[in-house]
Amino acid sequence: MSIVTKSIVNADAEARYLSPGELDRIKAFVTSAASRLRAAEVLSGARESLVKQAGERLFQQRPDVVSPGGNAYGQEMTATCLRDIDYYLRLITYGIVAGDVTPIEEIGLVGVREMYKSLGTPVEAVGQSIRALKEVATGLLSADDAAEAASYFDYVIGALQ
Ligand SMILES: CCC1=C(C)/C(=C/C2=NC(=C\c3[nH]c(/C=C4\NC(=O)[C@H](C)[C@H]4CC)c(C)c3CCC(=O)O)/C(CCC(=O)O)=C2C)NC1=O
Repeated sequence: MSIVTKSIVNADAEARYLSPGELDRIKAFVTSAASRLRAAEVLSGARESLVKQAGERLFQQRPDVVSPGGNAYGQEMTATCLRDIDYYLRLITYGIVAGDVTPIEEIGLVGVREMYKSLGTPVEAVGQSIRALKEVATGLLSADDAAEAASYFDYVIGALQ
């Protein structure tokens, strides 16, 4: 739910007008909209190359994950790993557009640590891949747009420590 819908639902539940605080948050959402939409557009368009570069950086930093015995070892597992990076980039673009981390949380982070644990996937290495993704992704954006986008990457990185 966007901040606009959420504020209206909350205010109407109490049959009141939107509060100054709610209007301020909606104003911030509207003010940052052009920047967020530009960022989402650029990142969506560059997704293939961004995922590939983030994967290359991760495998350089963590050669163990693609070595025999590593969780992403072998063509199929490496492809699954890159797919996960692509999933997170997609969810991050949802968050950027919504101006809200809730879609990222609900679709991609609830229960994810336990899931990776049961798969034997090193969760901190997944976090590291999103850190690499943030570096390559923000490099494509203007400083202002990168600043808007950064917190959505940071949210995912924080959850995958
Ligand atoms: C959109 C929300 C969403 C997410 C986030 C998601 C993640 C996800 N990653 C999985 C597997 C996996 N994830 C990885 C990823 C990695 N291994 C590493 O060593 C690297 C650190 C890392 C890449 C950065 C690998 C290798 C598997 C397969 C593990 C296995 O089958 O043993 C699986 C198990 C089922 C499958 O193989 O598809 C899920 C559900 N699925 C979803 O629907």
